[in-house]
Amino acid sequence: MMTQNQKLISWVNEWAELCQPEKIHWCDGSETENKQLLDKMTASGMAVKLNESKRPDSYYFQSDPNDVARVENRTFICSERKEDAGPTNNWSTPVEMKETMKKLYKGCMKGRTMYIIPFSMGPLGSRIAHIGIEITDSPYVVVNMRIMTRMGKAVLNILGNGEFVPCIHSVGYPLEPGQKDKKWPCAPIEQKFISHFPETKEIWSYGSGYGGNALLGKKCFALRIASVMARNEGWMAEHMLIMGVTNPEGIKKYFAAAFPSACGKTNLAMLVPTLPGWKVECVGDDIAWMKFGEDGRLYAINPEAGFFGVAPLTSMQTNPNAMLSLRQNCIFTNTGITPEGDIWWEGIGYDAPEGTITWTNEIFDPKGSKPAAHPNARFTAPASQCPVIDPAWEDPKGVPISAFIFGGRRPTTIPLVHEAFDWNHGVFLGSIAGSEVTAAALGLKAGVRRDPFAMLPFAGYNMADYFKHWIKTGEVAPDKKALPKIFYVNWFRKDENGKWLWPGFGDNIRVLKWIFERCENNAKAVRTQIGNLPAVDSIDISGINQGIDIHGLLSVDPEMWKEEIALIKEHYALFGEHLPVELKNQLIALEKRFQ
Ligand code: SAT
Ligand code: MN
Repeated sequence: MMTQNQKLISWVNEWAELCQPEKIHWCDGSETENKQLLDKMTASGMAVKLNESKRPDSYYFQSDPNDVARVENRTFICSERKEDAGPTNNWSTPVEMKETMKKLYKGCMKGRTMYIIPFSMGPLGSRIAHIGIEITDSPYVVVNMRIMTRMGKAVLNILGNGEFVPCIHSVGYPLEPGQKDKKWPCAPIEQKFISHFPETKEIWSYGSGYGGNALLGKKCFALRIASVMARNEGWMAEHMLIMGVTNPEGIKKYFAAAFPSACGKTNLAMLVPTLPGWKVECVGDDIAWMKFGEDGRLYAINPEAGFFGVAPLTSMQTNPNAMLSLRQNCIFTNTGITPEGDIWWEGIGYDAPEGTITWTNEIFDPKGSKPAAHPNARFTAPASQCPVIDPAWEDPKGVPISAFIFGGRRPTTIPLVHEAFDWNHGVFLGSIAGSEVTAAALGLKAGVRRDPFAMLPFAGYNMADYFKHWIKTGEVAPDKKALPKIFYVNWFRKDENGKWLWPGFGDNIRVLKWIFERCENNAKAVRTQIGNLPAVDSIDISGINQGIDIHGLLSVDPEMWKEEIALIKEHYALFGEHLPVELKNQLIALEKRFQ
């Protein structure tokens, strides 16, 4: 045992008694330990070691076909009162959920090793960081947590006798004596539970080995539990990338940005600018924890230490910096694998070598209907391997945020970029963020799927109370003039023929440039009903080799906005009495500006 922390020791003993593992292993986070686990998984057939000359020290996994993504309908916020989970979360009482899950946990680690993973979300010892301990019976989780967090013995040293967030995880597949393990053990869907107890700051996960269901530091802790801690303690836990932007004069600003899934957050975080002299560096691609500093500015850390990114469509064209981060020491899950022992996925930028094997372990047929990679296939990569990782990415102080950027995928209505009039108007913009979905895509109703602050599946308490926390943050800010300015972007606007109006990717630097200059008070804007828009000549479109319909990109159509306002009303109705009056007033004011 590597700790004297009595609370920790008795917590581990308690769970060992319930789960009945064959062995207990305290993870030290060392290279040797990591190698041993990977060797063991390779020997058992759970992992494939990739070709050492192509992808050194990297491993490949295929999950169970029914365990490929987060399971939102099995994810619960278990607060004492239903109201505190709000209208957008699944809810159960803590007592009921614990009773149900304890039955499942009983004996669930038979024949397996129980791993104890001490981890820090955020640089060790940062005043913004927090420590968690994950108990798991999955060696896959251990090796992933080693990339995604600061993990091991050093964390226990810092913890001492202090507090930690207890996280318990089991794949839910006990082994009887002599029973052969599966390549990817997990439980059937109706036994999967991803449960959060915000009042006691606990996470209980059962039945899934995948991503956010199992790597409990990520969405479960760093967003759902942390959002509750942040509300109680006066800080912010957000589903945001953090990027540093430097202009040709060498002045640097940091932005934090929130987008619903499938809007290219990882691409934006590592963007390669097409404007000469501009530089983008990445602090994080998924989560930001923020606190006010002594100077009154908001400082952000990336609580994670790696990228758990969607592999398909990542290529040297779409995101060279992500591709270059993947050259070694990575884990790939549910991609294809080539006969030479390298990975392949749809949109990687070259054809699949003949004999490529799919994520379901079949021979890939490029003309067939089954993809080589699952659409949610993932890479796990150390952030330190990113060629444009920001020099301050591990600074325990964090980086000062100058602007928040919200966005979504909207073919109509929403202009390329607009700036909020003030903080509360910015909170309004965050609260109505969303993407248009087509009926075909997700089996959902076609229309705008609202994803406020990109936090819909990740707020650990009532979403409307979370809006209120944003409003309050603006009120209690030590220096209101030092608050980040708030912007809303839309790279996805189309013309009447369905053609994209904006090239996107590296050209998004042109919008970031306008935002940057607004933060310095030297870019021109015009006040419209919806916010401050760029003056038509203030977006730098020099050197783009396609015609840019800047008027189309920046137009505000009153008829479309009337429809939009009706949709916002529908969205807001969900929150009933909890909706902050400040946001009700924002909506009324918007409607008035169109009269
Ligand atoms: O699986 S994760 O939750 O880590 C990633 C995601 O679904 O956003
Ligand atoms: Mn995310």
